Amino acid sequence: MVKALSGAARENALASLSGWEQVEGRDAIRKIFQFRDFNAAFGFMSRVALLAEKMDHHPEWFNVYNKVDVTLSTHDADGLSERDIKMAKAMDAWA
Ligand code: HBI
Repeated sequence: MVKALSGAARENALASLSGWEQVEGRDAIRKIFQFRDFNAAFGFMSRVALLAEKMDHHPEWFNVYNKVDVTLSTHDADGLSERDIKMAKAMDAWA
């Protein structure tokens, strides 16, 4: 059972990310990625999809053309967990 991050661990985790915002009324983080075109956006999504399957942890995302709107939270923890931070860092590295 994965636990939601809290206190200093949560603050430190959020501080390690780039450009993610906290979602109003939900223990989740969100970021909108913008790419040069759809091809680049979908390539990013394909790469993240393979990681999601490997981690058994899946983003909530919405894609329109070159934008990918991502929200991360952990259903099992009913909040933000290390899994979300790990995935967010990978997304930042690959964007
Ligand atoms: N993805 N974001 C997210 N959060 C989860 O808790 C989660 C998931 N993908 C698969 C998954 N959990 C499964 O482990 C459970 O639905 C059984």
